Amino acid sequence: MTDIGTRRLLLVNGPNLNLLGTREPEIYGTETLADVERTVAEAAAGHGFEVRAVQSNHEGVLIDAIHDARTDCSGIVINPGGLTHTSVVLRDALSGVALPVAEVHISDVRARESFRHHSYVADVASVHVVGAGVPGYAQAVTALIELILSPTRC
Ligand code: CA2
Repeated sequence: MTDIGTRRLLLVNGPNLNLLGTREPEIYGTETLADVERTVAEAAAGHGFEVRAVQSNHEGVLIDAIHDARTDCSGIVINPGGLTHTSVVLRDALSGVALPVAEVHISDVRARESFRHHSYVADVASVHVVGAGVPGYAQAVTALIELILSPTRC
């Protein structure tokens, strides 16, 4: 088997995702952040991976968590929330740690307001799951782990 280092993923949820399940169910559904974190942990466990989860409304907290992942995680699943569309520093943190990244959006950002159409994270992510609801996080985990375990990955 490919030597991948640690079988742990970092799950990052950005600003306001702590409100999941409390309002705007027509856009984000009724599942909560706890449901997201459980979904990701179960999907990862199915492949023998564990998960460290962080959600914050503060950009610097997210960046510190991404930096910390460099030493003990083999990939990052991230829904940056609104920072997707604004944050060069979050993008720089992701590219700086050089871990494989899966970008997830619960809603179909391509079908929403034009300011949601651009992602600063998209081209530093290898996996993109958009508009698949909370199950999209599990899809992202599976695709990311396949990539991590791929013998052809540099
Ligand atoms: O669709 C997604 O997952 C988003 O990343 C969610 C962000 C939004 O800014 C992105 O354009 C797309 C917003 C997260 C806020 O989530 C809430 C959930 C329930 C109630 C209020 C906010």
